[in-house]
Amino acid sequence: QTTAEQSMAEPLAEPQTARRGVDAATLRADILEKLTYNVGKNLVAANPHDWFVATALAVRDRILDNWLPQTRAAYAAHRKQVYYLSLEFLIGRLLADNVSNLEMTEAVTEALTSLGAEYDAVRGQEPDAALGNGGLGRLAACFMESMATLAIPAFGYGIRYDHGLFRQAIVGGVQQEYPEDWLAFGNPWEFARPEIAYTIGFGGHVAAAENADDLGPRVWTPAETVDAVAYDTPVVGWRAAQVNTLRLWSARSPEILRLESFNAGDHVGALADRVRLEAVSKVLYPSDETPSGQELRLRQEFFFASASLQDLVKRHLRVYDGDIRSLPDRVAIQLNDTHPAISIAELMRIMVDLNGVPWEEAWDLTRRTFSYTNHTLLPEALETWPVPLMERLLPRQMQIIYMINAIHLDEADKAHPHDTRLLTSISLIEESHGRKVRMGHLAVVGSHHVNGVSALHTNLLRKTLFSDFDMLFPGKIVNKTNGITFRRWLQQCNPRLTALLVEAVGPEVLDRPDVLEKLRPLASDASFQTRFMAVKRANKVSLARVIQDRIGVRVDPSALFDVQIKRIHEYKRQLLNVLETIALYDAIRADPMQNWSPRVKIFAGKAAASYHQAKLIIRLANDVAKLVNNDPVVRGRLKVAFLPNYNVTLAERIIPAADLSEQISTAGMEASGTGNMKLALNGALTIGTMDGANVEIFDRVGADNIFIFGLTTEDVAERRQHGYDAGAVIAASPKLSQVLEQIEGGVFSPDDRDRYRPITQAMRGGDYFLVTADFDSYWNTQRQVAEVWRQPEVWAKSAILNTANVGWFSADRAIAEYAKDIWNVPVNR
Ligand code: B1N
Repeated sequence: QTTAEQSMAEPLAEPQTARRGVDAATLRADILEKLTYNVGKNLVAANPHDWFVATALAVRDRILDNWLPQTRAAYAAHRKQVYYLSLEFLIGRLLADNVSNLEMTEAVTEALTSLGAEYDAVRGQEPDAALGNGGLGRLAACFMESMATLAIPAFGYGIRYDHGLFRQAIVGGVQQEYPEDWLAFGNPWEFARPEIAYTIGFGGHVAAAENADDLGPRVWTPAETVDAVAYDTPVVGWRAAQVNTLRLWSARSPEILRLESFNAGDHVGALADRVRLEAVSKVLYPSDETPSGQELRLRQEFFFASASLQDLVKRHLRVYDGDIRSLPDRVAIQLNDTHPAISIAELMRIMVDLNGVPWEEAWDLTRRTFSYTNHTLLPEALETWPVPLMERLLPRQMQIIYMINAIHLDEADKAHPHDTRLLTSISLIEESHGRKVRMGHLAVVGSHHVNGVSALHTNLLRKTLFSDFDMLFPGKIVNKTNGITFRRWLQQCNPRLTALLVEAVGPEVLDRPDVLEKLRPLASDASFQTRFMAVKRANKVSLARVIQDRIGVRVDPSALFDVQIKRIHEYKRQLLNVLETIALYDAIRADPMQNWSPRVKIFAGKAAASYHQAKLIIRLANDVAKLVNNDPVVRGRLKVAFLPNYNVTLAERIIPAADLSEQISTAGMEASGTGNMKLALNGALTIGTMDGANVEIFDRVGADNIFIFGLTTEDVAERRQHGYDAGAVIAASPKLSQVLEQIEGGVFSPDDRDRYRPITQAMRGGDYFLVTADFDSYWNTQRQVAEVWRQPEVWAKSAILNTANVGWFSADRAIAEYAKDIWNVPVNR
């Protein structure tokens, strides 16, 4: 069997950038060659998708020139490797990303034009790779790009789902889910590596040697196995700084088919086992911060964790002559939330059972290798697995978890005798309602560092969820505020603004986001304001076209574009925005001749298919849109647009065109947010609560350039503690009362008055997310927004100062912090 490393070690490809060339003429010839010999078409027969494939393949050749030698050089130089384990990578399209990072945009444009094709149209043919749900998956994709940019040798490990996040259609205002099929026409970026395959076991039994002690090795005989097969996608850093690998695992049954059954005439039965085993990499769980306590999900987690560990341990043993004891010095494994946390038990198994490492030493090596990022405090999103399920599916890993827990509790008991509350709190096993393994606790005890994703979130982690661990392991919990890659979220999605910025502060801004600060003095410059807002206007004209094309709603590009784009979740409070929209509609109707600032409310986002309340909020937004958009009284003053099928590509259209960024979660509930950073970078002003990274955006842009409202984290805790009385709050707010009564009266659902009962009941009942508590504050702040919008110079100044002051939210900064404080790897920059 050939391994990836062996094939990489063959001196097949030396850096050949010079031979390949990035000039338009060479590229043109290469694209034509790919079209002919790889796609099998000629100029006459080629359709736009053929051009996409031919272009991607030509670009991929240039990537390969760097990829293989750089990967090999990193091993040869014994550089520490970072492994980013994530069940999600929300990649989006790659063509423009790769072309731009290779600095080939002009050459590709010219080459395609000379062939009678158009770069934008060709880009539009690429499917949007949606192997993730939302922020967590997109963060993993941004981090991969930044690690390559900072020349950190890194692998991303995940699952190559056959079907990514569902496609959302809105039919009669209702979300419908359709299967996504990103691989239907092949994937020119990836390399199948059928020879790189690992056996993944499930179930079965565990045997001990005679007179083996508790900590000694065991022999696990799984009941069934499936192979994990590698598919590699190169990840190109900015200016081709380095090319890393995203290695995604696909499940392949070891048995092609049961030939005896097939020959006996049972054609379906002969294939059944194969289908069942291969289901593990079929679909992405569309659960965003909602429970998915399914056996298949646990299988997915172990499948990719085990394959990744087998792969990286094998590589390490080969490069370091079989010395597993040097693992923590040469390898850093980052766990993206608890989804890969079973890795901790699996690495212990690999060391103790398969490599003869004594338990205590194995535990020390393991803890020095792993670190864990927590992305949420929401109790329903904290993974726990029923002990009986774990014992059945992963019997040896469960034994290891018990042993880790016994030693962990023993040590805590010695340090804090007779503290049963403490032991109950820090145990890896939850005993209260059915025994469950707490994956977050496993991740904390098995890691050398745990990080939150914004300053506020990390403080809350230390004070609430992991307070006992913070006491037990002081300094283990650190903050790493999220970041975004400016290549995708500024340079590619907003070329107009990028050109203006380069002209204004110089091309260094493309490499050093702190250079954006040079914009500060220009914020008050009338002519610069005019140019900045002209860019915004042009982007809004483009978006208006998208809105017209997709949903047939005509919007005026001179109106304020008020944008809320993210997964639909009660804690994100799209409902608060919809209620305010209704109140605004009422106010305009009551006094149409007032000097209203024309506004377009833009929503986009998917709800988990089984999340009824979230889907009902989508329906309400669409019902409100229908009424508002067809009412002549508010024409020219208010429009509502719910854009279907939000994904990375649509985000790239909306963000450059946004004036106002809605970041209105219940304080304490949004761990960070990253859309907030993308929108501010593109010159949108934020209206938001003091939640997640909004707090740090506030610190950087200043109180004059952000609209903060609502309860603070402490206020929220206090309200909830003392039993929040929504009824009294509603009664005290005439606007809110009227809005709720209208919904209850069937104003937005004349055919079905009761449609929104679950929503109004939630408001009048406990209102856990405190929508009603923040309503008046939000309304008043929105009126301030309108007031500032009526002063174009004031708005423009604030918009520029947003762009100028958010350079710190670059993913390069975030990754440099991980590298220094957690991974102990050098960065090249
Ligand atoms: O991770 C993002 C943050 O910016 C967001 O604030 C946070 O909500 C998001 C279970 C999650 N936290 N937890 C998840 C996703 C899928 C799943 O199955 C939980 N996503 C976040 C990046 O830090």
